[in-house]
Amino acid sequence: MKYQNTQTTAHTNIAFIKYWGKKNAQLNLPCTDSLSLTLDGYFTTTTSKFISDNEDQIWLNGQRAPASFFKRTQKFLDLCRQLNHCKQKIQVITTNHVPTAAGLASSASGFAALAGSLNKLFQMHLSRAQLSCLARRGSGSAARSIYGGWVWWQHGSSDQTSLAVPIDEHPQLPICLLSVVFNDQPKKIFSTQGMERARTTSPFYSCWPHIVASDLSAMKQAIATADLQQIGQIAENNCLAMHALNWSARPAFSYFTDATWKLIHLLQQWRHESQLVAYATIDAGPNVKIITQQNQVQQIQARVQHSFPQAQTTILYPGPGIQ
Ligand code: 2P0
Repeated sequence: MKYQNTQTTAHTNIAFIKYWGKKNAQLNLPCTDSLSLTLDGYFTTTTSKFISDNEDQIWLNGQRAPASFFKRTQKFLDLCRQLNHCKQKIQVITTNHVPTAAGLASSASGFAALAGSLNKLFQMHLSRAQLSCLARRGSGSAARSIYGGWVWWQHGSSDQTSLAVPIDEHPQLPICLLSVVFNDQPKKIFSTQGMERARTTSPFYSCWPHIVASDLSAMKQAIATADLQQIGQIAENNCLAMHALNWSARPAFSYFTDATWKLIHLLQQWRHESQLVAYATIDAGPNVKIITQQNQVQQIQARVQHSFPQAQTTILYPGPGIQ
């Protein structure tokens, strides 16, 4: 096989309408659609090549990957080998380019970059839609990181129909996010486990697909009309509904800390008293991403640093799809 340049870069994304629950864990088919914005500030670059060793070789940030990362990556390599009727071992070299403690999940950019790299290595010639399906098998949110800007992951009903599609950009939308990291330690309950407990035990889970359908429709309208306040309000509502599933799970759990709540309350205050555009969205951890507009982000950053001197903040803008 002739030499392939397999280097692929993928950016992470933040969900404005959250994915929380799988109807098929093996295929990573979600219970609902979700919608995200791909971000510029944090990305993964991955290369891969066939090797004649007896074991796969997986490198993360210049070192041999830890066991859990190795196992999850190898499972994805096995899937691609199976699809391509191949048994050869593979070397993967992956680097996460992270601004200091961005507190953003790496599995979305990681599996999108890996899927892109293996597409080249195996010469699969997959379309972007097919790549989205493949990346989804590694990590659900990776399906969305194939595309830049606004992305809608349609939950679908099979391996071939659960995929992300890009949503037209609105050129007049001066959106950006402020990532506020209170704690950059790994989370105690991984997303995969958290969403499964919420799905199987929260008495409110049956409401979740209806909430998502309604929020998604309103969000698409808000994006189309470049209504940043509406985008922020719907995203915050959807995020709090997602976390309410965890608070009502049995046993209940929460990713929030006192600092998370304090910042949510401050944002409400800044919206009402100072007319700032500032809404919270929070994933499976205590850290907050503030949805705001580009000409207010520095003022908001200064206020956050004043209230939380220990927190690390990073400004993030919309980013591109895989390259
Ligand atoms: C999201 N999250 O939509 C949601 C919101 C976290 C909170 O997707 O099990 O790493 O690998 O499919 O994609 C994080 O979960 O989970 C996530 P798996 P994933 O972004």
